[in-house]
Amino acid sequence: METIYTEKHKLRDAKTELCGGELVEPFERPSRAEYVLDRVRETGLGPVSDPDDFGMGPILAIHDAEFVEFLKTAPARWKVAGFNGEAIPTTWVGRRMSHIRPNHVEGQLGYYALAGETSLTEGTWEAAYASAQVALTGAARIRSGAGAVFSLCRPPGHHATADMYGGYCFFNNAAISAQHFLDHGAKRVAILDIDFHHGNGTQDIFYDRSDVLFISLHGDPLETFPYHLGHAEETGSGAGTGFNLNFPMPPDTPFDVWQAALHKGLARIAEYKPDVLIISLGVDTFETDPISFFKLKSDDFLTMGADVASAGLPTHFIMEGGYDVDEIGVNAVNVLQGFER
Ligand code: Q9C
Ligand code: ZN
Repeated sequence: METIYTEKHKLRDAKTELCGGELVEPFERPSRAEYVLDRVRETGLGPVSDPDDFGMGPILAIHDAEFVEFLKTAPARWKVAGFNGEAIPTTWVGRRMSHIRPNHVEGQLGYYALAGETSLTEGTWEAAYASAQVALTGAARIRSGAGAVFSLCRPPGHHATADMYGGYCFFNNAAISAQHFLDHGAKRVAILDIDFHHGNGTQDIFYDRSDVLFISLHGDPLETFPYHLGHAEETGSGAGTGFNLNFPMPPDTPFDVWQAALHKGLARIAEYKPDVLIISLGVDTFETDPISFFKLKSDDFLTMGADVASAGLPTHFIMEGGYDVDEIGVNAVNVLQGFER
């Protein structure tokens, strides 16, 4: 299987993450992608290629233009405003407050952030742009006939909505890839999100559409991030009713329980008959992940890959989360090797 990768991800290198009332070293750090790349090479998974440049068009097919401009300019504007640290929001559009966009960069952070842990930094926009190009290149390979491809995206994307960033995500790489397939002849795309966290951004983007089936397996939002979306009752709206399927699961969920949900998701995908399957591949379901609470073991990721292969569909793997950095390479590549066996 070919891997698409660029070292431009290193431009996303925040010094801070707001965690438990402290500014800590971010869990989502450059070494994550390096460890995954090392494992791809070590296992001989396949060639590693640079992305092509598809420009802004496919990003703007998903994201709001003013949001994109905000991400690009906010770090410099934050400095001009006289702030010394990395840009983090301190205000929110609370219940019954106004959705009018403020002029001041501090107010705009509250307007465009869906969470406060993710510092905006110089270089973030360029890394997020490159990450989206990696996903678009992966999509193009599938369009040219590849059975499967691994887009080693960093920063991740599944928490980003059309006009909100957060949860370490800026551009929604999976959504951008899905729309790219639809814009090049696909009739139906399924996105199966197996990151530990609910893919709130992807769900939100496609919630009222039937041309994208979104299925997510994740920690119950009553107990974990993103907290405010991802319940089983969320099944889609309007034309999208029945095309959104959530499997929230409790703390300490072991692989057999998780796998039963996977099989239900795969059955729905078989019924939907998509032209292509996108996997939002997070490996933060691992038992020793520092910010998550499932109990999957490294070998379980091989089984997971084999289960995904049983769908028999062209499959675009897009890297999302996974924060036990020492094991992220083994776990992510296990999914890909399990798929190929
Ligand atoms: N104190 C992805 O996996 N909450 N994002 C962190 C740590 C945010 C995860 C809490 C988790 C975001 C792509
Ligand atoms: Zn995650």
